[in-house]
Amino acid sequence: FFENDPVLLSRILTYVTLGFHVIFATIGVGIPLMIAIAEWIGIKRNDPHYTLLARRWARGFVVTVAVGVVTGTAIGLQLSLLWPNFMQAAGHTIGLPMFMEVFAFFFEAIFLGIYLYTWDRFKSKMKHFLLIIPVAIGATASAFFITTVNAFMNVPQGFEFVNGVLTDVNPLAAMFNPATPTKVSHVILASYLTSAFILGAIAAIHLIRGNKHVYHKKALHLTMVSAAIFAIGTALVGDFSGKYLHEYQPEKLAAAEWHFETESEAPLILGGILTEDNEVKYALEIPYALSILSGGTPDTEVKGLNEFDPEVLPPLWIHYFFDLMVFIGMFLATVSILFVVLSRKKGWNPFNRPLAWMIAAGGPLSMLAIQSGWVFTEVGRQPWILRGLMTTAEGATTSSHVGLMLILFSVLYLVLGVTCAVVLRKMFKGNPVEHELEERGISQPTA
Ligand code: HEB
Ligand code: HEB
Repeated sequence: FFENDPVLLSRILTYVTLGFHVIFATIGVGIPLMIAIAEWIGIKRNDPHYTLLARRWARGFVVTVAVGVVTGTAIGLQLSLLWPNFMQAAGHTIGLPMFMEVFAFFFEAIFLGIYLYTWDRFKSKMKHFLLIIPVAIGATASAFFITTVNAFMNVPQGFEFVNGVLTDVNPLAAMFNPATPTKVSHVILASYLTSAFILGAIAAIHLIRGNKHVYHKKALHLTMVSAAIFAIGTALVGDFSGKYLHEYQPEKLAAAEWHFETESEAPLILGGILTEDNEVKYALEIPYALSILSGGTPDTEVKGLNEFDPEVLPPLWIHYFFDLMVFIGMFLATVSILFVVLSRKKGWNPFNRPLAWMIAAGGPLSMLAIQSGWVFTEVGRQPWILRGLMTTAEGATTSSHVGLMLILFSVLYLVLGVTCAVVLRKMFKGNPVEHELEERGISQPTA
């Protein structure tokens, strides 16, 4: 059924590209901030271990940025190849934020280059630290601008819609639409959280393998304290996202929660399966929770699926992706907060094996939560590419070459992914922390 359906193939190719890009984009947004925090602590406490953390993280970061640039460019190319009607209708409306993302990237890249080549070149370490600030700002600004584009697809505004063409465009009103505040902050915080967890997972794996060097313990402490803060922030903003959906995209929320009848005191449904006649089975119900997520109070009335035209409802399987994201979010918050609590109490050991294993699992899980969140929000917007104005099928190409493109790009991502993994492995295996500390003449207490 593949060969003759350019719409389906375009959707798959776009998903493969975005899903792959978002891995690198996410760490690209969060890691500069983690580098900045590590370098700052290194200066303030005069602790070379933290400085070395910043150095090593920055070195690995360069490799992932390079991949992010290639995949990001692939998206830019595919947008006009696969979604020509969408780009023709909306291209000039979203042109400003799209251009700004590339601009933010150049801003980031220039300072990253200077940052990397000026370690040890300044008399004052503070001057070197200052260079990472624009890198972190540029990275977060990329996420900001590009996410406004996605927000616009969910709540298109800032134009007149005449005969299928968007005219009289106001790019700023398009950028700052009602979906922007929650989406942008949820994406940015989730990126910080995921980056902290991935770096924490690396430290945890060193501990699990029996390397008890204090460097790894400091890395774990720094990343888990940050992760605890970001996890709370992500969950809080996630709650606001629920309230946003309730107001502007109630069909997405109802589909995610298998909520059929409009009612107040609506429960949140976790897991379960849906029978042929739309009955929910084997699910865990949290009473009132959907009403509270939607409006803050149990008596909030939540619109049910039965109120909508079935033609414009998203597929109901997005339920599982929403659940997966929320479940992982709870897990990450619990693990990181537990770590912080254990490290505050004398005599308790935050570096115990079971917790280290959970942190190690939290790295890949956090990335899975990012993927689930995007699948939920993108599939949850279907059948629309521009909600209410243009369907995904209308936006797509009719070209018959999409199948070939899908194969070629998949091979490209496979090669990029493997190369990236191999390079990172070589980079860090060949130059372990102990070796680098010795080389730099830093004494190594192994507490
Ligand atoms: Fe991105 C990069 C596009 C999504 C973040 N990106 C990039 C690039 C491009 C893009 C084109 C490259 C640049 C140059 O070349 O200059 N994106 C894009 C698109 C989209 C996206 C179109 C959708 C639609 N991103 C995204 C997201 C995020 C991002 C969602 C977040 C989260 N990016 C980013 C970053 C970067 C990029 C950060 C840089 C690189 C690195 O760092 O990695
Ligand atoms: Fe999330 C999305 C909620 C967690 C990532 N989120 C989303 C949404 C919601 C939510 C409602 C949708 C929105 C729209 O559509 O607009 N979350 C939530 C909550 C929580 C969460 C409540 C808590 C638990 N997330 C989370 C995490 C992560 C995430 C943890 C990762 C790490 N999300 C995400 C993403 C997305 C989402 C990426 C897509 C984008 C947007 O915002 O949309």
